[in-house]
Amino acid sequence: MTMLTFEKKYRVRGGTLLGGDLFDFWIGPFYVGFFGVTTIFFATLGTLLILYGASQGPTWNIWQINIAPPDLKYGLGLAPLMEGGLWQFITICAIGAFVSWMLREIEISRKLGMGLHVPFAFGVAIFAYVTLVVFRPFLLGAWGHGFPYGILSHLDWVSNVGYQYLHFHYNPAHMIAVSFFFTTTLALSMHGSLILAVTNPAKGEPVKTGEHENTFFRDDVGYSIGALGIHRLGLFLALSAGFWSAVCIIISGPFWTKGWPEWWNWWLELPVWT
Ligand code: UQ2
Repeated sequence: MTMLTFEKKYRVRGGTLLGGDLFDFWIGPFYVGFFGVTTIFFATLGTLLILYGASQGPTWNIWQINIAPPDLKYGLGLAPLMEGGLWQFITICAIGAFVSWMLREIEISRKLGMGLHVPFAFGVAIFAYVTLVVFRPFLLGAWGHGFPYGILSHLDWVSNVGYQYLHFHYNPAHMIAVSFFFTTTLALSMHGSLILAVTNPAKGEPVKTGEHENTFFRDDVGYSIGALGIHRLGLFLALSAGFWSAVCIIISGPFWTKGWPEWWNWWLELPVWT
């Protein structure tokens, strides 16, 4: 029996977006719901399509398996199954599963009377993925601009697309995204270490609380952002990392076709230098 004694109190009816009471039940520890069913459907179908694609391919080597998007010549149309059609169906399944999972998170949040921060945060991750495989290929006029599904092949894609713009690190939105990724790790390492420090004092010392947390950082850097503040900051930093990642790739191609180093010519061409 996986149900904890306190779980019963929180297993309340309602909060569903679709399906009413029909799927409003639990299996073991998991809430089902209409979107639990659609998640299972899309995830299973997508996984089977990947396995089918692999079975038709040249290798079972986990690193080398590759489900490629269609050739550019197919534009925004449907491609034959073995020439990118599989990739198209797998992409639909992936988006169907991700969005279903987010809607299931919304239903659970509503049930518990919580804010929608978790599904919103997951939505930003979905947005970044959809930017890569739908928005950018659409703006460039061909599904072939999506990235291939494979461990090494998607790395090759990132490298090739990067070199297409000569030096991707000169992409200003990429710079902002990377800075947010690094700042996220800084914030989480500060927070994680601080919490562990106050809950693991030296032998014989009492466990410390918020007063010590605030005091440590006031003594250390002259400022404490607060117990709630650090979580607001962390969420902001992490979502910003995902958001600017989406921006840095959507502008590459649809809005800037030359090398990224050249973008900085606006600085060299400022009238103030002449
Ligand atoms: C803090 C606080 C926490 C924390 C952390 C801080 C009591 C338990 C880590 C310190 C955070 C600061 C000074 C902001 C750092 C800014 C950036 C951009 C990384 O004050 O409150 O709560 O975990």
